[in-house]
Amino acid sequence: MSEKLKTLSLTRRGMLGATATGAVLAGTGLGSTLMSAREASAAAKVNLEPGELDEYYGFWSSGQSGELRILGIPSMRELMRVPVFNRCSATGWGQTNESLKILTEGLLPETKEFLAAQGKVTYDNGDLHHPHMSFTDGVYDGRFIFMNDKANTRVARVRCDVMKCDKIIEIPNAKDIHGMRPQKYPRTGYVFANGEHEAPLINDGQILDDPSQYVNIFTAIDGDEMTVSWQVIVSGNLDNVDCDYQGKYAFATSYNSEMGMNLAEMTENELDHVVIFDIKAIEAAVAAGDYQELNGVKVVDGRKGAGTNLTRYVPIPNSPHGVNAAPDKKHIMINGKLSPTVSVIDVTKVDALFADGADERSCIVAEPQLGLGPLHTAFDNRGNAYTTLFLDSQVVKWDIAKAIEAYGGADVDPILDKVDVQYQPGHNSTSMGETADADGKWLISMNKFSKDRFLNVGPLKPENEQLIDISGDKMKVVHDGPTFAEPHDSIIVRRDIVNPVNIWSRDDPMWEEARQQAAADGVDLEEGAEEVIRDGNKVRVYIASYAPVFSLEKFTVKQGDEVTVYVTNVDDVDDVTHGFCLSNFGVAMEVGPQATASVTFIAERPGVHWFYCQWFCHALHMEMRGRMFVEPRGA
Ligand code: CUK
Ligand code: CUA
Repeated sequence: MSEKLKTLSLTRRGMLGATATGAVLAGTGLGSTLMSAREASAAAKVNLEPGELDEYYGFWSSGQSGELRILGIPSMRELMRVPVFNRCSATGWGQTNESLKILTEGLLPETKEFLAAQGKVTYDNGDLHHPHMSFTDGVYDGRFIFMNDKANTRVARVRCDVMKCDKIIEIPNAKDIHGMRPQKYPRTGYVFANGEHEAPLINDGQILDDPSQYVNIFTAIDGDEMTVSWQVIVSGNLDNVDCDYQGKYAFATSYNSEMGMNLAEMTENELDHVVIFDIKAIEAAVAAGDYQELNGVKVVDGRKGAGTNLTRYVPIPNSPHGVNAAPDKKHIMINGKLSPTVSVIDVTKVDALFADGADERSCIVAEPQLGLGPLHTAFDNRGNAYTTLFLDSQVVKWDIAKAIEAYGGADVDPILDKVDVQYQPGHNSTSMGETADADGKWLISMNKFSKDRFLNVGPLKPENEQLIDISGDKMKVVHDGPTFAEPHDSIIVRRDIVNPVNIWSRDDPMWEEARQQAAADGVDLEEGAEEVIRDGNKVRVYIASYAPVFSLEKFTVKQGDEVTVYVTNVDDVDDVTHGFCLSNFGVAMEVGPQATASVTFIAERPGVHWFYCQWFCHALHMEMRGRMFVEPRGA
């Protein structure tokens, strides 16, 4: 390590030095954990019989992979990957015209310009941390999953009826959206999104290394329209966010109240804070015209000392991270990270904070010491909380009511149980645990390191997600699940809430542009066209697919033509997905039953080129192919 890096990391080693050793120590708990897993497997129904369906859907982030994943719980079988901020070779996400529309239409004009200078139309990467379902009256309603992109400051939405992304917006003024949660009550409604990294409000290069002029931005998005409703300028940075069950307040942690620019500065203060946003007061300020308009967004000032009544800053011990609202609809957990505590806010005491001269810590009703590195908390329906301890490599189960009594001076220990996890847990989630319908059956511990838990696959190792049975008094680790980079967060949703269709509706808005173009060209998408439609050097090819044939077995274009191929899957049978792959053109896409998809390319290669169905759909799937002839220039 270079001298400079050594110096920079000194503070870090001081604080997180337990990481490596902690993992080794946690390893000593290995034997007992394996034992309990074996005992538990008899009781808990983890290993489903072939063909047996899971009780819950798990919606998983994938971090820097940029996609949403769907798992079955408790089996932890991966059921689907839904591309969102990434590119997908299988489905053509990032290549089809339909996906490119979604990936580009929500970008800011300046981003489009910037990308064009790189020869791109959209970003190829994303960092998807937090998938959360829309709510109605405090419970998931099965409409949408919302998710953030920390890498490129975006928020996306996946439609639960077809499990495809239908909207992506870039958030102006903010930098690097991290924490994100949908409004719980009365419905979603708003999606709250934290800008994590501070920067000048107008970031045009006039202000550079002058952190005193940096700000941070909290954003409320309209989840129905996928537009930004308003933003609040805050002091300090913003990490995670959650909101109450009353529709009144949102709570965001700040690990860098110092506005420091390096590790030593960022961790200087003993106390950071949680910012409480008064949603009604912000709406009123916006309605009263008390805002500045910036990049088309109404921005209000909620900074410390701004003299507005929009926010409150509640001091919390060093560098808080996760924020989790309990299903009792009353308590909000602020996870300490560098402090061994979780601070419990009573939402009924928050109104008083907005009165003049109120003590900002008066809303804290408990602050139990739980262990080292508390990051996130999940809940059952029996008044218990489950907190991940990153440094201790444990999950701790504790009694919320007892923690409150202890804070009031009673001699009670709120800690009920601790279980070793392998290793270094970040997020956790319980079945329905972030809703009023928490059911206390399963807990997932999302561990950052797997070390010795799986066959060695080289220096890059999978992470380890462990399923824990929380139905009894003691937690039992019952399953290890290796996973690729890097799920941060998950939700576990009762399956009756999620009801996707089997077959697309021909009316689906996803391919509206193809529908309009076909109408203009006088072509029935479900029949395909006999010939190509030529429009100058633009060529449109309409193909219907019906297992195991394409409606066109060959078509001819000219070298240099801009060709758009529209494929409509006429099959309306469950699971009969076709594909269109044009070899040596780098073109491939999925076309689901009854869907239309299209892709555009320049026919710059003369000669005979085969296209084939790249989704195994029929006994004669190999025969499902055709030729594109490209006449050389000047021929
Ligand atoms: S953050 Cu990843 S472990 Cu992005 Cu929710 Cu806490
Ligand atoms: Cu159609 Cu394979």
